[in-house]
Amino acid sequence: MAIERTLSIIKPDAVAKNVIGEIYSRFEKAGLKIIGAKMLHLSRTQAEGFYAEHKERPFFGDLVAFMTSGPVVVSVLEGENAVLAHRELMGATNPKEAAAGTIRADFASTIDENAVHGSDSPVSAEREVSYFFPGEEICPRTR
Ligand code: RTP
Ligand code: MG
Repeated sequence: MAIERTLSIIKPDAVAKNVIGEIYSRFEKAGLKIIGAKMLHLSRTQAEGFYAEHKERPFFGDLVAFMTSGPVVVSVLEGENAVLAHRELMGATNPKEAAAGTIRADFASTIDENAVHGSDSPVSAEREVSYFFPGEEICPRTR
């Protein structure tokens, strides 16, 4: 299986609920390694650029307002099939449809405030990781 990297964002609602550690713990228990991590309060420009693919969608304004409403934790996760493995841990975009035991089922209440983001493909992951992390801020394991 391929070793991949993916971008995770713990969104402002989950940071406010004080569940950063709980979410990190799920990544680690699933075998995903955190190889980059930082807390940021996104500017409007940063959030708009990150979600540029959704620019024409009706929820874009609300999404940017939410993502800039408080601090987020952005991380790079590495592991076997990391993109899909991470999306499985997150659960469906709408927490009402998310499988029991997923992050969104446990910590999110609405589709607008759904606790976490994860890259949706290896190509997106490459763009999203480099959007937030210059190479020197990624720390692959040496042991
Ligand atoms: P994400 O990008 O945050 O990991 O979530 P996703 O792939 O599961 O969902 P995506 O389609 O990429 O949408 C990005 C975020 O926009 C908000 N959204 N709201 N009101 C709506 O219909 C709606 N649809 C999407 C969600 O916060 C979603 O995570
Ligand atoms: Mg998405």
